Amino acid sequence: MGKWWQDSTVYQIYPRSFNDSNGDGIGDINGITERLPYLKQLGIEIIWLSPVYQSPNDDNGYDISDYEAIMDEFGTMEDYDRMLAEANRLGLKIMMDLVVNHTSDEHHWFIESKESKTSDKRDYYIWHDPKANGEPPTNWAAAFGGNVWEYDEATGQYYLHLFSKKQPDLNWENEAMRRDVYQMMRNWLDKGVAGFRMDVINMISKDPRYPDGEVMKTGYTDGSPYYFNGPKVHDYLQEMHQVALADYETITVGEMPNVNVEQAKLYTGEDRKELDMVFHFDHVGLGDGELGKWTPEAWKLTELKQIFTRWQEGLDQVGWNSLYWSNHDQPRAISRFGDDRDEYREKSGKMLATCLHMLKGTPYVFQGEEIGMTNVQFDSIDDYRDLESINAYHELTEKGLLTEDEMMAAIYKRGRDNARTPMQWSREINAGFTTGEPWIKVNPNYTDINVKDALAREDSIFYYYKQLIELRKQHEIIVTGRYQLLHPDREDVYVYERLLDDQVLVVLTNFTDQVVSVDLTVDLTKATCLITNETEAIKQTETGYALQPYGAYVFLLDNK
Ligand code: TEU
Ligand code: CA
Repeated sequence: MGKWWQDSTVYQIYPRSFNDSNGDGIGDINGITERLPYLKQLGIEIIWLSPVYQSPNDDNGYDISDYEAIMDEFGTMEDYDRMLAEANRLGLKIMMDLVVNHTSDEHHWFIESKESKTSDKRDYYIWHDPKANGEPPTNWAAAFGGNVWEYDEATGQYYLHLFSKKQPDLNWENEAMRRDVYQMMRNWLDKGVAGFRMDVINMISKDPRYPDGEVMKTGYTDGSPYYFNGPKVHDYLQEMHQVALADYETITVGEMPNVNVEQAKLYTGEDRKELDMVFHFDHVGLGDGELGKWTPEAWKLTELKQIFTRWQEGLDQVGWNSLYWSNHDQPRAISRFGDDRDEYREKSGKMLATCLHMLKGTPYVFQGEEIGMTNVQFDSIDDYRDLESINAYHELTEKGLLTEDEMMAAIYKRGRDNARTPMQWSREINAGFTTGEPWIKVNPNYTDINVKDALAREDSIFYYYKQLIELRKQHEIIVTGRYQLLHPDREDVYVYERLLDDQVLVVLTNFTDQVVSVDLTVDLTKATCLITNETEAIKQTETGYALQPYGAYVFLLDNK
């Protein structure tokens, strides 16, 4: 039998940008509580809440200084408890973000760890002596710029930080630290949360040899072979499962940059008792150039299809897929994979949603996706807030690897703040997000793209998402049917089938602004159309069917 979350849809909230209840310009917990009925209306059943814990906000809450307190800017623990109770009353479950590869350097564990080499908490983090020549222990580059090691004068050692220097990595070799993490997880589960999205959880086990990484053509030093999917990661996850999770009914998803299908089978295999799902990065890395996301190139639909197909087939009967186009680290789905020009924005957004939600797995909707929000282009780097974009801007332009214009163009395409502009609730000032000064500017297109407008129009993308979410609850074949790709070599359409007993679900999506024809062996005139973003019925061509620009169609055929 299936798990409770297999026919459910998850909605991701990035609290800072969701809804501000007290006019300080920052989204907060009470703001979320106000909007729970809206999420209920959409039909989602699980909320993934990006971090709301106490944090100095070097990385917007992904740098946690107290796992058991709520960030002052977001409210109080009483506010949180009220939100959780209200969510549960509406039948919505809450999945917390678990960031335990690193903490903030302001966490009391790190403050104590730094005090002296003999501190009780010294080994909660990863401290190494300098190389003989005084250089950092390895040459690895950090995700947010510079080297991964930061020198501490007082004790004469370096600590490791794979992300910013305000995000020191926890030492998972340390058993006392692991026990503290598991206890913290149990405390949240006891409160009634439904599970965890685990931040970069495939980075917690480092290669104990700490070798230098390869120096790339661009000068980038790549330590990634030594900290992704490390030697003990499965031991740690099995231990975490046994100690922290097994007593509860949970949903878990591990965020995993650099994971392949074979590794994911180990992480999600039902018999292995580690995680329910992983977030892989294969499709969101499409078109990465020499400097990764900062030198974006054109992507190919055939490659996207190969990626999804590899994951659909690879995890079938073994594990379970998570399905997503976007999140708080990625550009907006329509701008990235669809067409954000006015005439095609909603159309292509519905098409993308169809393509993703009819796959096998649990779909994740990122806030604003359900109203078709798009990327933003601020004039100046000063309007950006994301430390990744800001640091990369300075580092790459100073090294002469990219010009300022090239860097801005890359940020427009792939920067994380595309996802972090305030949720667009209405055409009122600041998109109805705040009555004050928002912490990051709103996307000026809020006058056209907003919740109020979407709710008022029957044919809006919002109601289309609602329908897709409902279909998953109604048709077993969407949840468990076997996936089969058709027309793998076409660059214009993504067509696949799902198969269950005598039933066939045919999913047809056109990724172009042209009318295209698709050959099919199945006879759609005998099938029921479950959903389409077109107003007219699909038309037959000589050998198949015509798909309108960005058209999407789902047919159910029963051969009984
Ligand atoms: O992201 C992990 C990660 O790989 C990020 O560096 C992200 O994918 C990057 O933007 C790609 O260019 C997680 C969180 O989702 C992210 O918000 C955090 O900043 C990061 O971990 C550190 O906690
Ligand atoms: Ca606020």
